[in-house]
Amino acid sequence: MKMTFRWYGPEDPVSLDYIRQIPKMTGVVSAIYSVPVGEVWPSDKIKELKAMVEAKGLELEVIESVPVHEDIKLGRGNYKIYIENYKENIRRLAAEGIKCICYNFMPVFDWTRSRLDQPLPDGSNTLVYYKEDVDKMDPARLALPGWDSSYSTDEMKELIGAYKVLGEEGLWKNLECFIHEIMPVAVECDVNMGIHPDDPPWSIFGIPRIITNEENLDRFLALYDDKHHGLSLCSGSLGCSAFNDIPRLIHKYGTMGRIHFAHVRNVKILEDGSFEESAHDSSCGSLDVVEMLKAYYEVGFQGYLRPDHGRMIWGETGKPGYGLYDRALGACYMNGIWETLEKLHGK
Ligand code: CS2
Ligand code: MN
Repeated sequence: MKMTFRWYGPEDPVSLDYIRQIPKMTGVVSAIYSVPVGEVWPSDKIKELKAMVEAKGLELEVIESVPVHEDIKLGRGNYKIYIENYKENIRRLAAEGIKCICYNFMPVFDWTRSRLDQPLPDGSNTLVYYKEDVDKMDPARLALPGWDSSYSTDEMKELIGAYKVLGEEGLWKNLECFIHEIMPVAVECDVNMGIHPDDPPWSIFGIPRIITNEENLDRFLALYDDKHHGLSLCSGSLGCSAFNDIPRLIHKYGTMGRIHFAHVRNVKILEDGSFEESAHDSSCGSLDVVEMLKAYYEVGFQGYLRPDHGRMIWGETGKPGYGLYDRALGACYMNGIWETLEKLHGK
């Protein structure tokens, strides 16, 4: 297991100088944020990013994410050009030593929450998904960080309408087409591709979502018979549905060698299916982080792992979910569990 940390580039208020001080941190996962979705990433920008990270004694082996253009997901417009661009990005990243690429196939919206700074009784704040509030939201007029904010209200309405017409099976078809196009390139370049599950793992605003549960993860992996075709298994995304037994899924897909990147985060599931992102510790949420790490340990997980979202604590402000302190605590907690597992089982 290689412990990593997400870093949003030189604009990130959490600096590499701080990240490198977290014990046992091997590297960061990052991306080029200045290039519009779908375009080819300039090689000199990739080189520059890598040099910046390496100058601080950290590695850059994982890209999170190379985003997939909506035209590819919808199978319309310039999707063929965007698929060619995607392949070129895989080649260029591989040439700079990137070993793993994270991506997702969520229509329009990445992770969805009703509030990004819900105060908790201990004075920290966190991202929450309160079902009642989400049901009242108008998706055409919304903006949350991590979402493409370049759409006008009318464009957003059109996009949402197109996905409703496409439906789940249409989205599967376009995903299959994308996978069959890009995977031969990834295999040739020896880059592991890890799809990130949908967050939350259910349909929102009537838009289809398909990377949501075991049945669909099986279906996804069956699309291409090669180990490079795998998962970025995110415990917090899959885990906000109580139907997903995360340690079991880690065991299953880890044994198959299909987990390339692990996101570990805890969530507290509320009675009506709402959830709050909690501190990483098992006692703080509904997921058992020790069982998860035990599963990774038992399958001999060699991939990258990172603490996922954290709360805002100790007065920190910044990118919701991506402050320094709570994620650093999460990393230390997980390193402690890992060391214990190694010592108990003789490494
Ligand atoms: C999120 C996502 O849970 C997470 O990791 O912060 O934004 C995630 O990075 C993307 O969906 C991966 O493509
Ligand atoms: Mn995640």
